Amino acid sequence: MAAKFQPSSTSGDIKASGLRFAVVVSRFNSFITERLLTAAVDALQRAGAADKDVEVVHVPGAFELPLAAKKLAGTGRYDALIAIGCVLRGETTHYDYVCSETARGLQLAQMDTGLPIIFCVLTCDTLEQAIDRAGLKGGNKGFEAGLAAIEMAQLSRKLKSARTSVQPSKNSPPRKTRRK
Ligand code: INI
Repeated sequence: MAAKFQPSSTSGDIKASGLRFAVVVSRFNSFITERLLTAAVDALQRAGAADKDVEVVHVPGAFELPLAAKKLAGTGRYDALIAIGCVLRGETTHYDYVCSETARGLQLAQMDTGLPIIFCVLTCDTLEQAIDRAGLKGGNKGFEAGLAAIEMAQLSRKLKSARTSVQPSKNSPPRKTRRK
């Protein structure tokens, strides 16, 4: 019988002590975003983050989250960021532009800088749906975002050290030199 295939597996621990975070929060729909913020910070604190290692930055609306996140990522001061917003559908197509550009901008900022940026932007049809996700029936997406930030910060550290610790063994064939 074939031996059971056992791939190696890696993930980030939920331990936040010694890690630094920034949380970028949109003021638009602050009734919701401040509840998400409280829960995100609670998750970081419960997992051991120190007050001095968590910075909160406010921006006007969700559309402004990507630029602020990219600037914060560029400082090199943080292990992960959390972007918090709440976009509610209105009568026009404005909602679609704000949602898609916010998501696209945050993903670009994350990919350009290599820093984990957690997407905690609610995109809801109604205020009731948003309330459900900010501490009611649907739990609190801010708390989930806090946990995701810790996990991704830890995973990034692991993956970085895994890459830099791979050394060629003594028996490795000599590296090919480039022909001019
Ligand atoms: N910003 C939000 O964060 N949520 C919304 O629901 C929203 N709506 O519906 O208009 C919203 N608009 C403002 C936008 O994010 C920018 O702040 C604004 O367009 C200035 O750039």
